[in-house]
Amino acid sequence: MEYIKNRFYQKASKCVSEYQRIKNEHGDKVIANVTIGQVMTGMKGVPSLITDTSKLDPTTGIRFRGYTIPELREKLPRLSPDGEPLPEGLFYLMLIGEIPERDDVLNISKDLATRAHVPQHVFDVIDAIPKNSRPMTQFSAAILSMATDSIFQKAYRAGVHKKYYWDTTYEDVMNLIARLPRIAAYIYRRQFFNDEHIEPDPRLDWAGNLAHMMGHDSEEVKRLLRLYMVIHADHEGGNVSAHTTHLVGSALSNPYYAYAAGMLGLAGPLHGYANQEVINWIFAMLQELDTENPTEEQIIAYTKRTLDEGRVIPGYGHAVLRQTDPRFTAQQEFAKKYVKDDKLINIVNTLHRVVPPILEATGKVKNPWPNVDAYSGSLLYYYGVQEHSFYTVLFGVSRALGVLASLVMDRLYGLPIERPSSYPLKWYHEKAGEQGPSGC
Ligand code: NMX
Ligand code: MLT
Repeated sequence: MEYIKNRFYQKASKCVSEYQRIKNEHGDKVIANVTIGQVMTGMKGVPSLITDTSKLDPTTGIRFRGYTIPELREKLPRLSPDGEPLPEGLFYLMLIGEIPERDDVLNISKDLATRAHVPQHVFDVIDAIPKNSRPMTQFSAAILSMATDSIFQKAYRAGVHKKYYWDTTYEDVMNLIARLPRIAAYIYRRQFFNDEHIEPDPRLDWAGNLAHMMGHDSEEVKRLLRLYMVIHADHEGGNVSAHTTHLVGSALSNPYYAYAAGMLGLAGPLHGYANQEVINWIFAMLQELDTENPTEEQIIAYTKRTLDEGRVIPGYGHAVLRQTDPRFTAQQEFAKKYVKDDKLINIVNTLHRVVPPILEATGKVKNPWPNVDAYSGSLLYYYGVQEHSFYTVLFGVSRALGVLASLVMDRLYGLPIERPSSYPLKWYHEKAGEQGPSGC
């Protein structure tokens, strides 16, 4: 779909001139002071990245190019009036900065369908990995193995001028996004359905096709996955998966390498793996209590015990948010509308009532409220996607939309290699006006 690429270029080129102008005219303006506390708590709140696709507000949550999740659910094109927006539309919005027309979105769906062929060697790589390996291991290895197809890398080696890097990056990004549903579904069917694979249906939309290839062909699952793919797509630039993709991409590594690196960050339990941990933790609780219907008192006691054991309560807390995550709320509303009564979802709702005051009482957790991962697993489980060790892969497929749209922007801006400074602990002692103990 050449016109979408052209539209992106027309729109984004203006921002490139702005980037150059601000860099040249205001490069020496001070925008923040950095405290030792910020350095020692993961650089929270230090402005250091340029990301246009979305911005996170601590209290109101994520906005994609200015639009909240409820606004996206209202404004982005969908297939049927009572359906959820198509993630292809969100990709357009993140890339171009405007709400697309329905035809634009359908054209992206078609474009992705024509790019969706996965080379045989990628399946061979997946098949060579032991079946009991984590799905995220298989997913990231598959992505890496596709780097053989990187158009960016070929162009770079052929000596293309740097002002055209964005063009081949765009092509890699579109090919990569197009292929992810097939790869994810292949891993799913390999691991849990005895290698009985399902061919893609090019008439389907991107998320609908993913549900189809996973073997969950109902309209309900397709609707859920469309919502899922929209709400997980981006969370500004500083989260681990987005930042890693940007950082690795800043070395001009090809988009396959950059995104695979981001996925390895997403696989960590404090980030995207938390969606599995939530379900693991609830099931461990049910097993220990030997019940499917724990009382509120039992849940409170189990939560406190987890904290006493020096573990985190998965699905709660956030590095930036200081309120209930609107992605949690969107899923809760979805469940209210479509799910009548479900034991697991009831437990998740009870947790929402009882966990925040317990975390608050610790006096150290900055955000006691639930994040996106507190709800996502229970909904998937309700709709029959019960293989929870796979859930982070779904998060990863969605996250491609945001981090890869940003990578195209990075290359169009011509952002330089990222290289912050590090200092030994002794230097911080000195900055604090202290003499550190010898050896530190
Ligand atoms: N349960 C128990 N302790 C927690 C929790 C929690 N859910 N959240 C924060 N804390 C602790 C944290 O471990 C730290 O303890 P210590 O001082 O002993 O090291 C203290 O509270 C202060 O941490 P914060 O500044 O509130 O949180 P931070 O920004 O460091 O971490 C998370 C943010 C999201 C990593 C943290 O809240 C967490 O571990 N949550 C559980 C895992 C989770 O749900 N991750 C998913 C995040 C969303 N995503 O999809 O990526
Ligand atoms: C995310 O979606 O990336 C997570 O909420 C983590 C974050 O924003 O730091």
